Amino acid sequence: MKPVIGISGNRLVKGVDVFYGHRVTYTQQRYIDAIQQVGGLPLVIPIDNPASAEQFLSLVDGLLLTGGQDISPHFYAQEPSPAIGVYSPPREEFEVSLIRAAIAHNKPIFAICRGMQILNVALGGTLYQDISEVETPLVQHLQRVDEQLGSHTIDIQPDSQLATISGTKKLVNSLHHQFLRELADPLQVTARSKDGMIEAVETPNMEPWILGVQWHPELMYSQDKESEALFALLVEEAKKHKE
Ligand SMILES: [Mn+2]
Repeated sequence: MKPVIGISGNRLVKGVDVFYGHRVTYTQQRYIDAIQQVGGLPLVIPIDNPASAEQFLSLVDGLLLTGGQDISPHFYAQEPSPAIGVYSPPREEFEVSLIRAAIAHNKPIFAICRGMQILNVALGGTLYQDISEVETPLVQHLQRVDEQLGSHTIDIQPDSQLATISGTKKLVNSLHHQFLRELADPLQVTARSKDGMIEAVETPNMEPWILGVQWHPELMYSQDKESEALFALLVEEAKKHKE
């Protein structure tokens, strides 16, 4: 039996022509492909009442938190800045419950981009709502080059799990305008961009197993073995949990 990886789904709030005007639950195909590629069984979890999070977690061996919207600033006691984009309180409230349930049951979490941001906020951290709040000098984090290609460098902590895959430097893609600000207690920073922004987090000793990255390995993995290896790590951890 393959380990089941729950993938946090998203919802189109307006009907669009391509779905005949219906609203849909969805995730990007690349998350599915990446999990299948490394031997996991992907299961897309729709946004639901937070009370359902426990039961969803009982169905999976690991959790993949996907990218998407911004995060409500109300989670960390701020008002929305004029520069904040679309956010989705129902998705946030549900994902916070998923994260709590995963940690309570010691199931591994791999968090990508927005996923890492909601993870930090769920555990008590804060965000920069927009890059304009970050002091200069800045690196471009909303890249215009092909999203499958890395655009900025990150420096990786030598003793981290990430370093076992990528060493101490990596060129990563960058498709975000929000950033981690104050780090939640259970997390430690394991990579930063050259302007000092947080690009990856882990838990000390990986207990519980949490890996968060600010870039999008699902867009890079087909041409980048290191990106594929991150998904493989999640599936390996999920397998351990299953045993
Ligand atoms: Mn970046």
